[in-house]
Amino acid sequence: MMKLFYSGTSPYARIARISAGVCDVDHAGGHIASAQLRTDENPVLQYNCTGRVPTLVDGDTIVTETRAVCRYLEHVGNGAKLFAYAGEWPAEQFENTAMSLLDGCALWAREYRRDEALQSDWLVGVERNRANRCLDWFEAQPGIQSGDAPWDFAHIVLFAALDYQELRGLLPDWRDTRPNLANWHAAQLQRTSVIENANIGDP
Ligand SMILES: N[C@@H](CCC(=O)N[C@@H](CS)C(=O)NCC(=O)O)C(=O)O
Repeated sequence: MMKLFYSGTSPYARIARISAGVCDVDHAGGHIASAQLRTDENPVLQYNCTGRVPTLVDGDTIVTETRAVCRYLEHVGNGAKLFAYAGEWPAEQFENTAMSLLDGCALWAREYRRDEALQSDWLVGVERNRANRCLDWFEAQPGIQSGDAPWDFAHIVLFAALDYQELRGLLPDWRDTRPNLANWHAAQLQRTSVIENANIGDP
């Protein structure tokens, strides 16, 4: 069976896990401990020199990087479309902005894992400002305002970014000025693909 390598709280891997759920793709044996990720014992290194999750191994096929992993899952899945918006540039912009928000939050959270004396106030400030600007932008997006946005790759990325910043306590008051986004996020928490692919502990 296909192996999807993931750690239990990686937001990138969570996008892939949720996408596998949406596309009804079974996978097994890829859950690894977070602490293993950045060691020589990281099992991902057998397949992917970056060592990052998600990494997907299906027979001889190795797929790395979240977007490509999800394109593969769509390709082998049950017909559910994650990228129906390909070539629609406003929707592509939504996806790219969500991924950039997540990249910033991941860097910010990584900074908080360093020794406190080494942490950069400058870096934290840059990422806090970026995240706030992005959340304001998403708050004003039509599908977020109406609440009827599709559950596709772009929106799964936004969900994972919001949930991750919450998990790490990056913007504790993010809901206060963003009712549309808060409602949209709360609604996504009810989805089966989200519930079945929650943040989890180490195996
Ligand atoms: N650009 C990558 C980012 C994936 C990523 O950074 N994953 C983190 C976990 S959240 C990871 O594997 N970190 C291990 C490391 O940095 O060595 C993607 O889109 O998949």
